[in-house]
Amino acid sequence: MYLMKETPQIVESYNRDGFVAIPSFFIPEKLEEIKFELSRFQKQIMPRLGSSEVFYEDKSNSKSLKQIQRMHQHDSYFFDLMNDEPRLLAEVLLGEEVVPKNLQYFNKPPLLGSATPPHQDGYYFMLEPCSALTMWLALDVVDEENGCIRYLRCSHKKGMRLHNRTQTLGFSQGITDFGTKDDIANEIVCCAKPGDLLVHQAMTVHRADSNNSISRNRRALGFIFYGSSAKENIEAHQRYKMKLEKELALEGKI
Ligand SMILES: O=C(O)CCC(=O)C(=O)O
Repeated sequence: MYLMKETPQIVESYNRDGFVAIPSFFIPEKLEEIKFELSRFQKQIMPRLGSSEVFYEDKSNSKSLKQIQRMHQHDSYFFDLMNDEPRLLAEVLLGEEVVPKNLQYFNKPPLLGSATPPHQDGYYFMLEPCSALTMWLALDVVDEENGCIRYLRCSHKKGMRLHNRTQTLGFSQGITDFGTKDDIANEIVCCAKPGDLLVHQAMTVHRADSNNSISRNRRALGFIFYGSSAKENIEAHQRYKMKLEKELALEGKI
């Protein structure tokens, strides 16, 4: 069980707001280790991965790397990382055993990184009940200029919004009517320092702007956990994934 003195407040904020920010979740030494292992992964493992695992803003430009999928399935360091403190914290927040589902690398390269459309992760996950969460670990200084995460406070209590296809690789679905008065009034800007962890429920609406900085990356690791009670509509999920991959290949994006 993941326990520290702030745990009760962390659980309370997460349940009340639909997200919580935990400063310095990883100490600087551990963060350096993670960055070192990430760089090793990119050099040694990434070249072997298929196009459905590695996304670029522009696939002819290697500097435009934007996402790596399922790192925990491709490398034991990231498997162990996911199953350590993040998994213990996920169990506390979801109040049940969890299934580690995805460990993703996200970047928004300077001037190239596109915006993340407003969405609810639960729309992609197709779970019943929707017991799942996402952790987002900042690897760089993240602020409004380079595209920090923005959450809609309490949106996890307001049901699933209507989503539609977007043109954003890696975030194929976005909320169609985003930008209502309620949305604007409840948006919380979450700047982060390296080592800070943001955690949100699968129903919480969130988005991020593009990276408008000239030289600063906006790197992060995302950890997705499902609660063991969540039943996945595997057939619908596979159908959607195959259809999407076909479309993206035809469009030359992957
Ligand atoms: O890194 C981003 O811009 C978005 C990440 C996100 O939406 C997620 O992890 O659910």
